[in-house]
Amino acid sequence: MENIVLDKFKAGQPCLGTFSHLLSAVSLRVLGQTGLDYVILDLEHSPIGPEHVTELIPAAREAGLCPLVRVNAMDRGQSLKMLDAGAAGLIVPLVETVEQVRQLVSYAKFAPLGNRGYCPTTDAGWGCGPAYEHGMEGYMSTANARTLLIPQCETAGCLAHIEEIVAMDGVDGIFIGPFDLSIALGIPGQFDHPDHIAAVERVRKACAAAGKLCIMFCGDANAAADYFRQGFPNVTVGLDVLTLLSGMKTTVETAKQGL
Ligand code: 3PY
Ligand code: MG
Repeated sequence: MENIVLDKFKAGQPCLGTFSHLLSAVSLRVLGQTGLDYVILDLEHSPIGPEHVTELIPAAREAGLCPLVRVNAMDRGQSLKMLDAGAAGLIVPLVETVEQVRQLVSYAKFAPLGNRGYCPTTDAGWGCGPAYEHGMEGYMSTANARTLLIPQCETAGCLAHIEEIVAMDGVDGIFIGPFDLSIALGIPGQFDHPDHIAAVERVRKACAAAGKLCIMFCGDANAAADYFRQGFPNVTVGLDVLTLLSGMKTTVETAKQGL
């Protein structure tokens, strides 16, 4: 099961992705030409719904992008559908408690780690793909190892329990949501505030101590470069829709200089 996000993390190589909000297989193919490693199909904050991922996941893979999905519910049904459709990992927003993460592990990981429901699906070629080389149990353990469960740290509750959460079996890493985290800390958008810096550093250290992946989100390329310099193994930069907006704004402004 291909998962460059996992492979790069294990190899100690940096990894870069972005969010997709455009609900468009064409835009994923375009993103595939840019050198990005992965894309996060965002069910939380975009028009993309669970019904669209069946088309968007293969489009991302064909474009050479590892497809992660940010779900919009801590829900067995939705988690299962995303994994069955071939998501390389689930990113789960607004996690607050250790108990919620325990539930998420039960949805996303097969026994003995969790209680993921089984059916041959797109995920592994309906039972005919290479993941079935060692039968059903081989597939289950491969899927557990190579399909990522990544809760977001963006609430005070998650931050308070981050060391325990990231160390849990079945949790593959943490995705830091700086916008909601800064709101939770009472300093909205103040990413240079000492409290925000300390919170982000706490999550990074907890992930490093547990040997788990830490993904940092930021809005622009310079911030992304800074996070790589600080030692984050994985950065998600921006949203495709905002890249389109800023690129076309610059184009229009430049063109209108001739008017
Ligand atoms: C946040 O910053 O809150 C996020 O969830 C990033 O998408
Ligand atoms: Mg958020």
